Amino acid sequence: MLIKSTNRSDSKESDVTDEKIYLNRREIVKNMGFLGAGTLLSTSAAASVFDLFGDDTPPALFKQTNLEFTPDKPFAEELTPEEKTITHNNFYEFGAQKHQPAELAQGFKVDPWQLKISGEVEKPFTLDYDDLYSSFDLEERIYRLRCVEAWSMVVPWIGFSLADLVKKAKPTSKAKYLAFETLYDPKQMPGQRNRRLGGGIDYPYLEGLRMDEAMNPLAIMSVGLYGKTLPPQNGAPIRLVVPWKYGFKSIKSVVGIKFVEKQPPTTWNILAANEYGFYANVNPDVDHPRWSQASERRITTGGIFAQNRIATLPFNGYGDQVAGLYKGMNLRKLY
Ligand SMILES: Nc1nc2c(c(=O)[nH]1)N[C@H]1C(S)=C(S)[C@@H](COP(=O)(O)O)O[C@H]1N2
Ligand SMILES: [Mo]
Repeated sequence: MLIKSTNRSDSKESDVTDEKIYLNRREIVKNMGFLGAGTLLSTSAAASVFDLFGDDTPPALFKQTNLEFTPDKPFAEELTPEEKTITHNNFYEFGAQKHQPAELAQGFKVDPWQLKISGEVEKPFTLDYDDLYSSFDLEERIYRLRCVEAWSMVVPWIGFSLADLVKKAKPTSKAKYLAFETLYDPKQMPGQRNRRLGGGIDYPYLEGLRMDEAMNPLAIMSVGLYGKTLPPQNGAPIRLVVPWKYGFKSIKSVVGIKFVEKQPPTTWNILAANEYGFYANVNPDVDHPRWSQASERRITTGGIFAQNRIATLPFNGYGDQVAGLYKGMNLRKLY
């Protein structure tokens, strides 16, 4: 079924793709749904599964919802329609307005990609584009995402456990935090070229987690949503998802994860320390200096201006799993 292309002028891949990658892709094909397989059958002489779908239609990914990590509640809640999740975004590298990433990120080239794992580890390693989909067990988890701007979504993410990546790197005893970094590529990211478009942020976008937060089983590195690879505007090809924290912690298009001893600087904290802390745990009792965080507007089929305001839950509803990480900490001061 998978036939190497012989007639593609830009077939950088077909020449170099090794057996291992073909096998991994085979795995993905095997696990694709009926629709995906049908598309595959009708197409011949493609260099790889991914190429079959063209640039704007991401391939289907194996998807099996992990019920263990998916709380009951979201099932009772409405999934945010895919169309909304991929058109209402925060990704300042592609513009500071919600509609801009979906428009300005479409040409974003994510293959080849390199995600470097470095710092205080015994086994530093780099994941290439294909490794992102094949190095760890992928599964689907339905998580809420709660933005500081008081809107929220319920999204079926596909990803792997961040703890698995940490274990593979074998952190040293000095590793106390993880420092995440987004791609810096002003040629591709207009918000990095134009300060106004990019919301006045000094790039690259930076985020961080404490080691025990990174090891919590809820934290995932996501490579897809709604059964497909991530669209550019949602952080292709790989982004963090930490569902108990405000959305800005879930850094997109990650190229570096460095294990460090000291709490690393983070983008929104640098920009406005009085508004955005390092921890950023969802907390309805601690207001943002400019607005209340007690409720949120859940984005559903009802339309962006529908009356769907709901109470915000501590830790975004994941308190049972994560509240213990913060025992003894004053979460009003350490917001
Ligand atoms: N690199 C980068 N990552 C980012 C952002 C950003 O501007 N740049 N925005 C954050 C914010 S504020 C939110 S709410 C989420 C939005 O994710 P979504 O667009 O997939 O819903 O991404 C986060 N990750
Ligand atoms: Mo956000």
